[in-house]
Amino acid sequence: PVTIHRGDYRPPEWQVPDVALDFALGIEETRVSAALSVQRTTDGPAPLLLRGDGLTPAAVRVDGEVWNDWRMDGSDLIVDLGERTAAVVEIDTVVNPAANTQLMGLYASNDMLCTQCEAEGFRRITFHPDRPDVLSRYRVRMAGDKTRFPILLSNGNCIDRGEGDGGTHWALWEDPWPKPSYLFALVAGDLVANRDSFTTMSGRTVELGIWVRAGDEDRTGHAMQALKNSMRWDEEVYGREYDLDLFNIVAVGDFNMGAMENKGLNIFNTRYILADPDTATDMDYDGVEGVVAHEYFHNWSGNRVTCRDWFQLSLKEGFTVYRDQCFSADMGSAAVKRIEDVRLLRAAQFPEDAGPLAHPIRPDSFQEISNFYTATVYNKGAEIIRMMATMVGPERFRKGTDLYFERHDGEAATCEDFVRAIEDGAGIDLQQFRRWYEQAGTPRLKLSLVEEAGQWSLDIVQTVPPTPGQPEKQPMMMPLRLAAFAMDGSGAHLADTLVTISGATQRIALGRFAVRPALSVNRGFSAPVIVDFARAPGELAWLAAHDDDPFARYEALQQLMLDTLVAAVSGKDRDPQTVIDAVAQTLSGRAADPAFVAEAVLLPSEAFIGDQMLTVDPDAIRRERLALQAAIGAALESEWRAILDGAAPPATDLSRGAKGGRRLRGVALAYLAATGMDDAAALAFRVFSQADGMTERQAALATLAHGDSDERAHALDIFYQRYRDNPLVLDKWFQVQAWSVRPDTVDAVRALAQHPDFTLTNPNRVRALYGALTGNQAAFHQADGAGYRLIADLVIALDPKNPQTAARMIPPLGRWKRFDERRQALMKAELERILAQPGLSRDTTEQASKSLL
Ligand code: HT7
Ligand code: ZN
Repeated sequence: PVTIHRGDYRPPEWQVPDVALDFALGIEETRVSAALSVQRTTDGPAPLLLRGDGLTPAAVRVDGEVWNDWRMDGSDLIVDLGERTAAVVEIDTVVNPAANTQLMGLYASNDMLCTQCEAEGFRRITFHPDRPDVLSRYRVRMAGDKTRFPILLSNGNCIDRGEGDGGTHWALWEDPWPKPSYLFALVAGDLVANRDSFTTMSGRTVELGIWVRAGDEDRTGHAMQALKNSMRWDEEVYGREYDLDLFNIVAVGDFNMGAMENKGLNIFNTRYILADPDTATDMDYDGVEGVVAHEYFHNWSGNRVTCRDWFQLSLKEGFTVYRDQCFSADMGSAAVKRIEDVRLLRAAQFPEDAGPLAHPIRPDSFQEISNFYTATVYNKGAEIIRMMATMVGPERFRKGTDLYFERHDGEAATCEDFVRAIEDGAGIDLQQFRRWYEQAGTPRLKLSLVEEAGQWSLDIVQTVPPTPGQPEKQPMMMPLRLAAFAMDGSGAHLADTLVTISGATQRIALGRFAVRPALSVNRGFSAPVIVDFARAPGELAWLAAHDDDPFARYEALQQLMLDTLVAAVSGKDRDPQTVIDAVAQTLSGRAADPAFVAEAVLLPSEAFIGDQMLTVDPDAIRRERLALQAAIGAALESEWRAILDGAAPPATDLSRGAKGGRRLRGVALAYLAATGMDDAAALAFRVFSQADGMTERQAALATLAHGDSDERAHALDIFYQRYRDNPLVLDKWFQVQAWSVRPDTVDAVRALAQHPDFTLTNPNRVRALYGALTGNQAAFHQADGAGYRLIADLVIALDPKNPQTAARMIPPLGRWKRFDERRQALMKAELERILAQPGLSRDTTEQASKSLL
């Protein structure tokens, strides 16, 4: 496989100011005629390199004449244009959307045609430079059968439409904004719209449409509201106005990722559009809001200012994730949103940063760019933007982003351009901070408190671990928010303070305290680091109860739980009473903020407990976590029952309080069920049966799925019969079974893969079943290696159909170094078995081979 290096970037030798596309649409055969107006940017006679993937040129014309001066270079087309400095190159191609199981390029999903071009899918439709620094104005004509494709959509505005021969019709779309090919989109199908409009800050009316299959339109209200809220928020917070008269979203059932920000025509996984109380959980609702916002925000951070090359992916993704995080925080509870974001970072990005696939947010090389749509590029990328915002404060950060948009509007920019705009606009020196773009690995801060004559200080030692290809690291610059409190009731404290860390060692004065103060550190998770700081259980419990920063209260309780669990797993006796008391204390504040309390009292995940250990022992972790859950469940039984005895908020009430109340009820049910009490299954079944919406129903079903009661089988059957025709809800049915703590879960997953409703052709279904299994630590790491085998079998079966989705299943197998020797051998054997398959895709080859290093 060829490795592409960031340092090898060269500007394009040909620009393509205009692209005209003509589609004769058919599910099994679509004919594409492309006319590229090309202009040479260099002096030398460079031939025109047009990328292709699986295409054969049916005809090539230059300035209207048949042209024979072309050749294929692998799957690419090289056209020799001699001395010409400009030309119109026309190429005809034919594609088969029905056979496109990769879901990249033009493909069929449920009888409709749609496209996915990021990152390199456009070259599967027609020959083109297909690189993000080649920006063109697009004019798209499409024609097709009127009954099969009554709706014809593309980017920009529809400027003409008409009837054709033999029951066909056509539409002509024009997008006035130059864009890279990865933002091209086309949709044709039998769709209905939820229509609305939005008046922009300058008074323009924008027509909005969310297009779905007939019958689904009643489930698009939340997405529409999220879209309008996003449009207003981007005006108010970033001064960014929408720039077309039309904004369309289409929902498709088969989609490799969450959604795609094509200019004026976003295409979404149905999962992030469709929601009603009967079929979607509160978490699903939040997912819809966040993803709608994310794609909308890309209109500026990604589309108006795009990326020069794919190494700069975090320029648009990190910044846009940061923007959608802030939006969701403003729409709901900022504290809870921060907790969720940090939990995701620790669950998905920290392990990536600690494993064989670690890479900086701006990678130095890749074989297949699809493998770099990672938690590092997205979520660590967002943390790095957040740190800049924290260091300069909101007003100066806005000056920086204003300057960035002003300087680079209409351009393909780099991460360096962004950092320079923040430096110049906000007035800060980010020279050392740039290391975050270069160095992989999660920094560790080792903290100790020192005292001299009643004056207390904090000593910090920073290390950044070695990662593949980066044995030596330099210290990073980061903002650290901290506070300190006297626990003796004297009231002495150091109020919230922001310090900038930059050295390998640093001392920070905390002030005068009579006794050792309780330190609240990395408040709000101001820096994406691991903090090593030994603290007594009593100190953590005090902070969990008294810290004035909600995130820090959450962290203190989590740390207390984590310390207790790690001690137990390591065979050390640790009385759970401090944890039980701290949970009880936190629960007492539930009336004021049930959502926060529900998050705070959740035990750390099995995977996160494993991340604290030298060698992960999945079975001991499962055992001790269940034991602590049962102990807390039993000790606070009356509290949990009181929560469940209260009336459930109506499922149609999506207020913060109602969502928090439902979340807490789900947590209470899980704690009670963990005790194994006689009536646990009956109680969960009652909640399941009486639930008036999916949040309670799914929580109760997931709780039942952990056990082996008759109620479990009964509830699963009721759920299946009720929702068998709703793919998104059926995903949940597969998922809760793969999440189960039952000892036979791997066997159950193997059996479910043979279920008539399981299919490898739908990425949501694959993720629901197998993705849930890899997230179920004790099951995936079952000692006999059956979990590893099942995932490797999946990768081998899926790779020929959908290499992107197959490759995404590999990283859990790559974490072998964290496990005992026997498991290591089993995991490596499966990676080797995958690699031995003939004809393996570039995606899977890169992930599997790097995972073995
Ligand atoms: N920018 C979008 C990326 C994306 C994608 C990438 C590879 C393959 C399929 C894909 N679908 C969407 C999504 C986003 O971050 O907004
Ligand atoms: Zn994005």
